[in-house]
Amino acid sequence: MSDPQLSPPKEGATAAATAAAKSTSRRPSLLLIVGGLVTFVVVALALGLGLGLGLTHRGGSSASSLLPPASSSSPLPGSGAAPNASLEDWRLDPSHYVLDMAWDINAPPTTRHYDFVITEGRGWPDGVVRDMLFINGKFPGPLIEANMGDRLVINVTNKLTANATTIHWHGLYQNGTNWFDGTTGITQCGIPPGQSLVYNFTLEQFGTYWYHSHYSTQYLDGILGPLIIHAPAEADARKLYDSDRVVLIQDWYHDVSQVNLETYLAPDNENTEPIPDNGLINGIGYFNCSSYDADSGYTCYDNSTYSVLSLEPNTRTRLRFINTGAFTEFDVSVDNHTLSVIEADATLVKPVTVHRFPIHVAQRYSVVVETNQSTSTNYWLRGAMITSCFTGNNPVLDTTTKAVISYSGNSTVVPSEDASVDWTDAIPIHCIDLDASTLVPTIPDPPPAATKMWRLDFSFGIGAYQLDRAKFNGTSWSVLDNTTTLIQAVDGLAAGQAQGSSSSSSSSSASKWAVDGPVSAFGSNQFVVGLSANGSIDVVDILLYSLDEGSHPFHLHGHTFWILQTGAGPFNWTAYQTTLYPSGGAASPLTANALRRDTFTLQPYSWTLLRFVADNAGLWAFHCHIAWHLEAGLMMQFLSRPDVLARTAVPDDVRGLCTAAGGK
Ligand SMILES: *[C@@H]1O[C@H](CO)[C@@H](O)[C@H](O)[C@H]1NC(C)=O
Ligand SMILES: *[C@@H]1O[C@H](CO)[C@@H](O)[C@H](O)[C@H]1NC(C)=O
Ligand SMILES: *[C@@H]1O[C@H](CO)[C@@H](O)[C@H](O)[C@H]1NC(C)=O
Ligand SMILES: *[C@@H]1O[C@H](CO)[C@@H](O)[C@H](O)[C@H]1NC(C)=O
Ligand SMILES: *[C@@H]1O[C@H](CO)[C@@H](O)[C@H](O)[C@H]1NC(C)=O
Ligand SMILES: *[C@@H]1O[C@H](CO)[C@@H](O)[C@H](O)[C@H]1NC(C)=O
Ligand SMILES: *[C@@H]1O[C@H](CO)[C@@H](O)[C@H](O)[C@H]1NC(C)=O
Ligand SMILES: *[C@@H]1O[C@H](CO)[C@@H](O)[C@H](O)[C@H]1NC(C)=O
Ligand SMILES: *[C@@H]1O[C@H](CO)[C@@H](O)[C@H](O)[C@H]1NC(C)=O
Ligand SMILES: *[C@@H]1O[C@H](CO)[C@@H](O)[C@H](O)[C@H]1NC(C)=O
Ligand SMILES: *[C@@H]1O[C@H](CO)[C@@H](O)[C@H](O)[C@H]1NC(C)=O
Ligand SMILES: *[C@@H]1O[C@H](CO)[C@@H](O)[C@H](O)[C@H]1NC(C)=O
Ligand SMILES: [Cu+2]
Repeated sequence: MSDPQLSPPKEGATAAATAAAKSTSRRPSLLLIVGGLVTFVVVALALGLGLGLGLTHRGGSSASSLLPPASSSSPLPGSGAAPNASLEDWRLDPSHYVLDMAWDINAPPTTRHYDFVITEGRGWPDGVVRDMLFINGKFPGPLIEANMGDRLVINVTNKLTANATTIHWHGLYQNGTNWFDGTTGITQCGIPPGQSLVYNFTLEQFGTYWYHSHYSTQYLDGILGPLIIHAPAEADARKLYDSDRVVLIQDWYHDVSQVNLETYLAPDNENTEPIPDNGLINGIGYFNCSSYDADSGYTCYDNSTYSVLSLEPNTRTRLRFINTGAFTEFDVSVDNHTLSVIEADATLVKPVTVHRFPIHVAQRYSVVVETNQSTSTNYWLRGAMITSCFTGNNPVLDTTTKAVISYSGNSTVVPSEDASVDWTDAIPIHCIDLDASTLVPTIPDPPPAATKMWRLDFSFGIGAYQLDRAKFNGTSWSVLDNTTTLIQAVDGLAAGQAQGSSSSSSSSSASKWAVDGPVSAFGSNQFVVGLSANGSIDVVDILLYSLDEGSHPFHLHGHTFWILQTGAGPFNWTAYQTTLYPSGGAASPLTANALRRDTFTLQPYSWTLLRFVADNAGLWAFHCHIAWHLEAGLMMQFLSRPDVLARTAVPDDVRGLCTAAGGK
């Protein structure tokens, strides 16, 4: 797992580099300006000629009637007040997600500083006004772009009125900085209102990542954004494309997440997850205001529109898709264009051509699209929601989330139905991943043979209080108050050590925490399994068994794992013990070049066998990334390398969050 290309972090980068990174608008390039700003000016001008002032209304048939069905001469749905109003002040300028191909992937390591100020306000990503959360006043959050080996120093300031917050850096190892993993109740207490935490860690990986609040369901209200890391090892992949950009795709709700969460967790409501109201691409979505009745209570502006990705004809673009949503898996395609998949969760793979690909919550895929079709039209980028994973129906939901791919010279025009045509391939009827066996890493890194195996089961049930709870081996997670499992473990291990040096009945305390297997020293809502507990590094196989009828995108913090086998029905222990368990490396057909990633989708009543190296000291969450399921308790933890944790001090500023009033 350790990468030979890993560059040691260097402190004290030049002031210029630091200043350049600050404020997040680094190195604006011609491409960025052409690809982004011009697009939006053009859209803005066109919208200005549109259908008059956006109306505030509460559903009912809209006074300013919307557009006729798409035709080749329709501008994008929506109207414009004034040209400059097209980019409301809370919207992140989408041109910020266009990467600069002149970025130096070989630059020496530097420190990049960012300030994130978390605020609350009102926004209308798809025209429906709601309370939202913002980073630096914007939605979605700023792009963080860096090189492997760089240090990120991110000062997160909480300016919310009542609630705490955290930021989790999804997919990053945080090797040696577990307390900056951002997981409430596990690696830190929330940053209370009015306070800041400076996250400070080095990047030991490269690829497409993202960040999001890991405080209850808070990220669904807007605290999320992309994190892209470059490295010399991506040089070959860069030959496959001429431009590079981030595409966030997500489901979207018209109510704040806590309202939906309370409904979901309410009694007698057996795992009926809230169905989204819409979808967004790069924080923008179209919504037809007439979907809401007059008494709906929603304010809906009739000027919502689609995200426009302006490309150059006859070029190849890397689209870095990130599913930043709560619940929904999307099946993504571009009309009339094949897509070449080159990355899955930061693992570069040999190009695979597809018409569509499924992307579940928190997963990432990069695809290369070539603008080699007719320039007489624009084309739809479609994110078809895999609705068979919904347990109900939302009448206002348009189940295809769209954006416009434009290289026609006219970025304002909705693709015509005749010219831009959806692929005929069926949308999957289950929430599944792209077949891992078709995704072959370009940089081989086969797993070593396993030294440990743990089976983990989960299920959903209606608990004693008739709340909808998920259970991992019988334990339903809930957040600790005023402490974290990391602090409990570090303190418990330190106390055990101190005791060990002064008395002979020594290690009874330490042995409660340094356990190979389930650690009972934590509270009853914390299911924690100890790994690498005896001073040597475990290579761990996890057999994750679902006793549930739904699909679940599981994420392991602090690691990438290899996907070795999946199946339904009984697991063949004989085959496992005789062939798989002792096998590893490139020679074994079972492990040779297995796909590595950090989020995979487990099928209903099925199992997946994962392997990872437990060399990273800390408390690492393993959970379903569907926000509703996580809050229903579908999370457990690994406690890795207690020998290292015993000599570790949680930094005072992180520890202090747990005693600060208002923290949690
Ligand atoms: C994490 O750090 C340890 C040293 O404490 C090192 O042995 C290990 O290889 C690192 N793991 C990764 C994934 O970089
Ligand atoms: C919005 O919905 C109404 C009612 O279903 C429909 O008449 C109208 O055509 C729709 N507008 C657009 C732009 O799709
Ligand atoms: C784009 O299309 C609209 C609507 O047909 C038209 O008014 C406008 O002039 C076109 N713009 C360009 C740059 O071709
Ligand atoms: C739009 O904004 C630009 C720059 O902020 C300004 O120069 C221009 O006058 C504005 N146009 C209108 C129509 O308000
Ligand atoms: C949409 O309408 C609202 C309400 O009138 C307005 O505040 C906003 O600026 C408009 N957005 C665009 C893109 O024109
Ligand atoms: C973090 O940002 C806040 C708000 O701007 C500021 O008050 C604080 O001093 C900053 N902390 C550090 C360590 O720079
Ligand atoms: C703060 O948390 C409360 C309780 O969880 C929730 O009802 C409220 O919506 C949250 N406020 C914001 C701005 O997120
Ligand atoms: C970040 O961490 C490094 C290593 O511990 C330390 O030297 C540096 O001073 C820290 N920077 C900030 C701004 O806290
Ligand atoms: C897109 O593909 C469809 C179906 O193959 C075809 O009918 C249509 O002409 C294509 N569009 C363009 C602009 O070539
Ligand atoms: C979890 O439960 C399953 C089924 O009871 C059991 O086989 C497994 O050993 C348990 N795992 C752990 C880590 O205790
Ligand atoms: C389990 O695997 C062993 C060894 O590969 C094989 O002989 C046996 O038939 C398998 N059992 C089942 C039920 O598939
Ligand atoms: C956590 O701390 C807060 C503020 O100090 C206090 O009100 C609350 O009772 C504490 N909760 C627990 C479970 O100790
Ligand atoms: Cu995560």
